[in-house]
Amino acid sequence: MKKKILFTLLSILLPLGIRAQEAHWQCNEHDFQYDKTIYVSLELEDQRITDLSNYDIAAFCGNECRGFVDVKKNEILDTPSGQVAILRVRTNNLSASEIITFKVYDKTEEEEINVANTKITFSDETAVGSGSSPFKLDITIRYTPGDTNDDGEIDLTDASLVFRYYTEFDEDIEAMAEAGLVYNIQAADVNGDGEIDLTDASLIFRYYTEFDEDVDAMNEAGLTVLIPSK
Ligand SMILES: [Ca+2]
Ligand SMILES: [Ca+2]
Repeated sequence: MKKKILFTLLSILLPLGIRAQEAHWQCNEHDFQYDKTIYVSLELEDQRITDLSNYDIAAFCGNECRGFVDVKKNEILDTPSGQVAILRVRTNNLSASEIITFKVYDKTEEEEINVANTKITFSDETAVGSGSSPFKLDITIRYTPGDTNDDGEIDLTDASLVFRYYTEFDEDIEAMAEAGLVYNIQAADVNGDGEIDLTDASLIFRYYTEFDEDVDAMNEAGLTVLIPSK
C-alpha cells in the first residue's frame, strides 16, 4: 500500500520537478564568442534573498537574452550569507558600447521583473563580483518599460512625458514632480540603450499609433523595444 502511495506521489511530483528546472529564458550560448561571469545576489527591500530557488535570473542586451542562470548546470553557490547565482553573460563585441541589463522571473508570482538602475558593459574585467561579495540585483522597484506614468497603460501620455522630460524640463525629474507630473524614470529607456531621449519617445509613439501595440511586429521591423509583448 505504502509503495503504491509512494509511486503515485512520485508520478505527480516528477513531471513537476522536470518542468521546474526549465529556466524562464533561454539563450543560445554557441552564438557568442566571449563571456563574462557575474556573481549575482538578489535583494528585496534592503534584505538579501538567501534562497534563489524561486527565481530565474537573466542578462539582456536590448531584448536579446545574453545569458541565464542554468540550475541544471549547478550555477548556484551556497555561501554563509545566502545563495549566489553564477550568471555567464555573452557577447560577440567586447567594446563598452553594449549595455547589459538584467531581468528576474518570480516563479510564484509568474512575474518578469526588470531590474532597475543596474547595467554593466563588457570591459577587461573577466568577472564581476565574487561568491563572498556578489553583484547585487535589487528587485524592489517594479515597472513596465514604456509605462512612464505607471498607470498600467502604454499610450501617448507616456510618449509625451518622455518627450517633455527631454525637451521641456531639461531632464529634471524634480521639476516634473513639482509640475505635478508622475514620471517613472526607470520605465522611460524603452530601447535599453542607457539614454532617455527622443528615440524612446518616438518608440512609444510608434508602438501606440503605427504598430497597434504589437511588439513582435516592431521587433520584426528591426526596432529594439523592451515593452513586453501582450
Ligand atoms: Ca502609462
Ligand atoms: Ca533609450
